[in-house]
Formats: sequence, C-alpha cells, structure tokens
Amino acid sequence: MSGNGALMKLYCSNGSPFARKVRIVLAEKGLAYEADIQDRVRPVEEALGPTLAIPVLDDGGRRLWESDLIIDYLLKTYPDSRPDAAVAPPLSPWMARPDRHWDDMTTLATLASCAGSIVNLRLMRNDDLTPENSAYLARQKTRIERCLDWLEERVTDEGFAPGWFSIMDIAFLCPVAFCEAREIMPWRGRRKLDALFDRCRTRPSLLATPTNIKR
Ligand SMILES: N[C@@H](CCC(=O)N[C@@H](CS)C(=O)NCC(=O)O)C(=O)O
Repeated sequence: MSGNGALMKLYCSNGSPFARKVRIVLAEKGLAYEADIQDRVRPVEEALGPTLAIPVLDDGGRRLWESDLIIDYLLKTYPDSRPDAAVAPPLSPWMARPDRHWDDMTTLATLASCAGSIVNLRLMRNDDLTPENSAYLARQKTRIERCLDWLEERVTDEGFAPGWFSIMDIAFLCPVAFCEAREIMPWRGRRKLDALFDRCRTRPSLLATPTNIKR
C-alpha cells in the first residue's frame, strides 16, 4: 500500500529482466501491488514515460522508471517491510554497502550495462540482426563477456555482498536467466557466477517471479 492507501501499480511484462528485478524486490518485501502486464512492446502513444520502457512504478501518483531507481525507492520508502525472515541470507536494505558505496555502485552500473546489451541482442533478433551480421551487436556481445569476466573477479563465494541477498545479486540473476531462457548466447563458464546462479534459482522470490519463455 502506498501512503494514501492505494495499491502500488507496476507496469511490466512477463519476460522483462528489468521488471523481474523489481518484482523480486516486491516479493522479498511482501509488498502488495497490482501488476499491469503487457507482453507486446507498448506503442509509443501508450508509453508510460519519456524512456518508453518498462518497468514503471506508480505509487500513490508518484511515477518512477528505471529498475534501479524503483528498487532504491522501494528500499527507502518501505524499509521495515520484510515478512519472511526465515529466508537466508536476508535481502539487503541498501543498493550499495555504506562502506563500499562507490565499489558497489560501479558493480551495479556494470550489471546495468551488461543487462542492456543482453536485451539488445534479443530485441535486434526481431530485425534479423545478430552479432554475426552486425559489427555493433558483435561489440555488444563482447561487452557482455567483458562485463561477466570483470564481475567474476568482484563476486565472492557468497555473492556480491557476503551475508546478504543484494540488489547486485538480483541485477546479475535476472538478465542471465533471461539470456539462458532465450538462448541469446552462452554465459556460463565462470565458477563463482555459475555457483551464485545455481544457488539462488530456488529462492522463493525467484520461484514466485517466473518469466514466460518467448524466444
Ligand atoms: N534501464 C532500464 C531498461 C528498461 C528496458 O529496456 N525495458 C525494456 C523491456 S525488457 C523495454 O521496455 N523496452 C522498450 C523500449 O526500449 O522501447 C531499466 O533498468 O528499467
């Protein structure tokens, strides 16, 4: 519920890895919301904001876009909401560890860039463009590989922030799950990232946010 008693509304699609990040945080925090789900790309005339993209959150008339901003808003606006204390490790109450702020923000920015390239590879398939016939998409594929290599150096055996299920973990899990389900490109082969993915896939909030498969 928002401050004025209305249910929050999340505009999303079933498949979007960006929307899934937000849905996972809402599930972790047990926050009630109404989902407005559309699996086609919304026509420009129906866009919910200037970025034309989903997810978009409406909370009592405040409209927010960009998944990391929405999550930051949820963490700060609903700090005490965490019903399932039995699930370990707990959801982090922050985007970035206070004592590692710039390190973690750099990790989040790298994850966002990597995710954007993964989704681009998927969307450009609609126009028959692939890394094999487009130099730009070949560069995007290289970006994904370089980002994953860099993330493998940063991540620990306990995820990106030991002791926590962090927003960094979520921002890694959603796009690679999308990458795997849509057969966009092989992403595995890095020990710690592979283990993080396999360890988290049965966490209740991930099981509660399945993505429909549309290749
Ligand atoms: N950086 C944005 C990316 C959002 C995004 O690209 N969403 C896709 C769906 S997965 C979308 O709505 N695309 C439509 C468009 O780009 O016009 C975020 O983190 O929310």
